[in-house]
Amino acid sequence: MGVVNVTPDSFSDGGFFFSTENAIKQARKLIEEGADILDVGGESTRPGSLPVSVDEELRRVIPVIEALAGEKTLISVDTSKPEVMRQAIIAGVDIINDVNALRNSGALAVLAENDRVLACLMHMQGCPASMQNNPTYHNIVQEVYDFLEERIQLITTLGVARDRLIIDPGFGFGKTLQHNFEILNNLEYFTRLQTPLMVGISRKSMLGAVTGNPANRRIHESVAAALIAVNNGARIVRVHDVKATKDALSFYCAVQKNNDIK
Ligand code: 7PJ
Repeated sequence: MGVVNVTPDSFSDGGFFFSTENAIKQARKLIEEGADILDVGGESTRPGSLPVSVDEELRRVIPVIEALAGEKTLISVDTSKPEVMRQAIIAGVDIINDVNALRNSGALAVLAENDRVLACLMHMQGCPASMQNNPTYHNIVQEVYDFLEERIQLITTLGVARDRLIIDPGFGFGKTLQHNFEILNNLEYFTRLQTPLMVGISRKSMLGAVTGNPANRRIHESVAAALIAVNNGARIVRVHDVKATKDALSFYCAVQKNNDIK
């Protein structure tokens, strides 16, 4: 999954793609690089960021989604707002990627009303404005697991088929470096939920904490993180650097296949 930001304050690219035209250009580049899914987002969720209005978010994402709707690539919208979800579905998205796991009022109804789109449910402790202040857990892996299991249970009870759901432990969303390490090392545990596992680590601060590189120079450590994630059970990786990640994963898959045959 390639990230297409339509935000002025996105941490990883300095808001460079904040215009419809630039976002579409970036999306087409990621398609050429081999993205299977494009994740279009109009609201920054970086730590400390503040929400944008529904109208502003619609103004950012809808024209980009409409322009990409004819492509073979699946389109995802990174939003927590029911109205944005609804309009994005009309504009042609295939996946709702909600960092708030459909907890906003009215979000569950959007998915239940529709019988086509998939939803990615992500774990977050707190909200972006304050989530990194003092994230606390007794058992991070079990707590994130229990949260996702509860969300799956509730949503399927409403009549949404389980095979329309994707789960994501939410790296960096109300988590310290140690919490992120624990989740990455125990990713396999989440596959018990029998729902495709997605992760987003690309260019995040947990990488910079180790290498000291600024966000836009974290390609190598991002690729390493994607490989570890896939090796530990992830099926979708949300990344900024599609070509580099694809190449690494192609090699990984070739080795795995060879191992299967023998
Ligand atoms: C994630 C996301 C993630 C999912 C962002 C960033 C911050 N959606 N949206 N998982 N991160 N599902 O790109 O660093 O980890 S925005």
